[in-house]
Amino acid sequence: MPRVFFGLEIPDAVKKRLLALQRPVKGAKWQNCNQLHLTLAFLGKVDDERVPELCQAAARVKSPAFELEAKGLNTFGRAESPRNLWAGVSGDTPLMQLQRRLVKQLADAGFEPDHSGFQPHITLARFRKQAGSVAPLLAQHGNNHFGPMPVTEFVLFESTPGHSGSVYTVIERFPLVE
Ligand code: 2AM
Repeated sequence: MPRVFFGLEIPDAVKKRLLALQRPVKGAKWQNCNQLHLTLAFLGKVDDERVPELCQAAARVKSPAFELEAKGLNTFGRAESPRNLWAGVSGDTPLMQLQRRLVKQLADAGFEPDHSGFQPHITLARFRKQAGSVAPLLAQHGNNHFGPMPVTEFVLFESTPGHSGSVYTVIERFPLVE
């Protein structure tokens, strides 16, 4: 049963700037180049035979292409003991609309994406308990711009466990159309 989610890939130039933020922080598991992405809707485990239905539902989403900018750093949890360090995006009105339309199509097709509020983010590092602080990193780079992200498609990813965290592979791409 694949563990799947919909999301956006990140342009290489943005990845490069995000990866340049990496530094030794106690308890941090930094995401590698292939792990950086922005999640739109997390499904979890889905029966193999339902994946085509999932793709059909996603293909019904009508949304124009748009552009985001990767910008700013934030954490889930306090900066002094974070759970997750992430980069945000600006210009996210069309992204919120795309996410709502996708979730609606998925729900109409009988899928139940994770309902916790949508906070667009690109996870940069995950932290073990009693991790070190990222307050200095936020003070230095918290308002940085990491470059434009043209969004012309979204992607269905499969997540599988790997030696250095999850491995994300593309199952299918969905071009954005009006
Ligand atoms: P995260 O980076 O903040 O952990 C694959 O796990 C992707 O789906 C990650 O980007 C993860 O966000 C996101 N996601 C959203 N809801 C999730 C959930 N309930 N369980 C696991 N991952 C979730």
